[in-house]
Amino acid sequence: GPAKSFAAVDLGASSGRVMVGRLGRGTLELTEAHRFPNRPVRAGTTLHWDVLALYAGVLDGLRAAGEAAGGRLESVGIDSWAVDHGLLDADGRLLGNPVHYRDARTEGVPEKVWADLPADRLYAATGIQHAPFNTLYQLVAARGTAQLAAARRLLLIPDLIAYWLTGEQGTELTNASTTQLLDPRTGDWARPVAESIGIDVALFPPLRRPGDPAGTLLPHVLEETRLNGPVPVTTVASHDTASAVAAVPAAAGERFAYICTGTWSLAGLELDSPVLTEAGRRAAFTNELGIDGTVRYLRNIMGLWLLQECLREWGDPELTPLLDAAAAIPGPASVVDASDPAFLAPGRMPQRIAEACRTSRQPAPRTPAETTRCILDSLALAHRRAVEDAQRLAGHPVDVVHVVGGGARNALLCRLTADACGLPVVAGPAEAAALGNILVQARAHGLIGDRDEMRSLLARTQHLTRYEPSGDRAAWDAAAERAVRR
Ligand code: ADP
Ligand code: LRH
Repeated sequence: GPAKSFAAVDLGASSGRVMVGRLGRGTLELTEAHRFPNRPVRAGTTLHWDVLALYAGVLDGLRAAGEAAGGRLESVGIDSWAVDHGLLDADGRLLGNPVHYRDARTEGVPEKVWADLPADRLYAATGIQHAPFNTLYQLVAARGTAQLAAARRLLLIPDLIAYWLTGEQGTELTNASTTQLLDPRTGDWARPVAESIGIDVALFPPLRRPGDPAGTLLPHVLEETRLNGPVPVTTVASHDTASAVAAVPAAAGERFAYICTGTWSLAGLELDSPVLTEAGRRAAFTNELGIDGTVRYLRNIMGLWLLQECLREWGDPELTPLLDAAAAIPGPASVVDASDPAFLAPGRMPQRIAEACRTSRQPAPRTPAETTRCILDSLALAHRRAVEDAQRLAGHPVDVVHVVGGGARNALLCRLTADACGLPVVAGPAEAAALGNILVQARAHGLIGDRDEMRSLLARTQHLTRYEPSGDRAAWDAAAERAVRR
């Protein structure tokens, strides 16, 4: 039959976008219908997401998507960054703006939680690495607030957007796994964990899985977006990283690692079952859920956030000349630990990077180009360490590294990653999360088969670039020593 159009709403920490995927017989075309900035807002002492601005961007995007698709969308899917959520009162109204995961409200909270529930037991039950922003710690931080007391429902960000679009509530599984309240072995809530710290998992609406129906666009949404109804909303892997991993263009049987590089770098492996070892916990590996019962065994690395924050400080200069200048600098030179949670909070990033270099007795970068080079060398090293550690901890060797997400557009980062890892890098697609979102919808609508088929369609239709490792191994080994936190 004729090509069918699916819309992906993909909300990243740096921008939101609505993408249209047109699937024909063996073809897949992706177009950007609308992109809008995602600008956090500090009000009072709290850092918030501007969720209504994001929702307005979603509506604008769906209208543009409908125009791009000739008024007819087969379905809509929604994914976003993980862990964050909105609280609803008894009338189903949003109680305040969702708090940003970089807000400081969780400072000191994990230590309090571990006093009742030791970190090793928490890991054995949930497989989720320690990060102060995990939903679990956010909820403990909110304990005793009037807002939480009034809350009758908790909706993760993509589920909140889906609720506003359809009037229906659910909790999508892959994103639920990032709350640190889910058992990755059963795919159900880790009830004893939640009970022991006084969190009521009944706040979450029932779980739903990628591919499940999630309602249809409400009449006023159709009117506002000028779409012809009915338009179903399909549950996708609503954690953006889960959607991105679903769109890694690996060949069937290929032994691969992936790095999803955007605001964060998420580097690791796709496994059949969780690895809940103490060694993995100490190495900060997480077991998030993927599509089809897979496990995303990965480490969070600060990612291009380091560069985004520097650019903001420098008054947002153009990226391409800066990357060209950084590429001309010999390296790896000074490096920092790009997985250090010390870089989580916003502000003063060039200074913080310079300070980290001095603390480890390396020359501090002086110019924006030198700082950019330091960041990209440091990210390449953090990628290498995560890829090596994941293989060892999971007993799962790889032959190739797939780099997806916005960072796949950064040729210098991809080349440095190949050199540091000593493995070929296949870069692309840059819009992996949107593509994974679209393909899961297409599959639910019977247009495509299993995961291998999704991936081979991507490998045939998307623009990919291969980087062979080169350069001086000894120089990278020496730099790896300098990047270690002390
Ligand atoms: P998120 O989903 O977390 O908002 P993205 O996957 O959209 O992030 O990636 C955004 C990052 O991609 C930017 O911070 C930038 O560093 C990088 N990027 C985007 N476009 C380009 C480009 N043309 N050249 C180099 N890097 C790019
Ligand atoms: C990337 C991401 C990542 C999470 C972080 C909060 O966008 O979803 O996987 O750890 O945001």
